[in-house]
Amino acid sequence: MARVTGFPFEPWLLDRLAGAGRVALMTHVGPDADGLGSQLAFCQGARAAGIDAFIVNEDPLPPRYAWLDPDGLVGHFERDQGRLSEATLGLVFDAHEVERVQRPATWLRQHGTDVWVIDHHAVRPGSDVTGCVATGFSSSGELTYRLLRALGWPVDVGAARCLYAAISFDTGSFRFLRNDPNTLRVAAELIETGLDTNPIQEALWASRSRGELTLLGRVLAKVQYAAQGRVAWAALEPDITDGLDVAHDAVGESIPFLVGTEGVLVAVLLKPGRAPGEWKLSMRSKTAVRIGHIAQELGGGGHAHAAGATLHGDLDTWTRDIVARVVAAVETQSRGQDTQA
Ligand SMILES: [Mn+2]
Repeated sequence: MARVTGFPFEPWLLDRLAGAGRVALMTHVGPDADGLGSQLAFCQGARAAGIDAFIVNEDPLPPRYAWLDPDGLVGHFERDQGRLSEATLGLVFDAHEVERVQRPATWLRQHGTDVWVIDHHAVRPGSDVTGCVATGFSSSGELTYRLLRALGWPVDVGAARCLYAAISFDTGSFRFLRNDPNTLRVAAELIETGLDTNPIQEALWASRSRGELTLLGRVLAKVQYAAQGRVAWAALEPDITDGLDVAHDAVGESIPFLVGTEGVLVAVLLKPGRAPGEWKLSMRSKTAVRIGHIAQELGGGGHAHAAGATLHGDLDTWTRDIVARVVAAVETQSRGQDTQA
């Protein structure tokens, strides 16, 4: 039966985690520093508390995040599927839909093992989700820190490194804080473990490859504007990465530049998915406009000001559709502000 707690955590969640003998930890496909950092810190804390935790994601650890996992804890389905049969509980970090976790979660469910979640993304009403969903948190990393503290499990400097990376990643290096002082309080407590934050900062925010810099130039050359410059958008064909040695998802790194432009309220990026005819929509917005509902209407998800979806079909058709939806959101919500003023 679906059951969800926010924060503070309800006892049934803590009891189940504390009593789990063997826990399989997972995160979403295209793993990022928030999902990986959260599951790695939880894995270390659980092991120190005598619980056999292990990580089996759909995807292998991306090479650019190798520094997050010096002990090689991050496993993946192709290699480590066999470990899943040992699990008495599955725990998904930074996502709550089985489709985003893919085979490890599907496998556990098919074999009768509960799959619970630790997430900060909004869940659609009526969804079959059990675990902790706390949308007030900046990141799964901040939420996982609170969870480890509530469980009484240790957060040593190694786990602190993973959690600090998770929070830094999801807050865009502590820029998107939603005026919540607790995010900085958690970061301060992590630093108090003796953590050196400089290597994390450089690994996350100052390690772009030359190929990625070239790619950024190509993407920026494709940017167009709508709604009198309040919307910046780019629709990218698969050839955008031709001849460049860059990760598949590197295209998305350009979106902060779009939304970081004067006068732009919403940035929209349509980029190639993994399969032909599949497109990934990413949207970011400034405070004045919420775009989360657009992603939800398209079967995607995320947050009010950072959201996305997976689309199938013709890129030009989708681009026209989505730019129109975003322009409408900008005009409706700006108008609402004018009348309030
Ligand atoms: Mn996250």
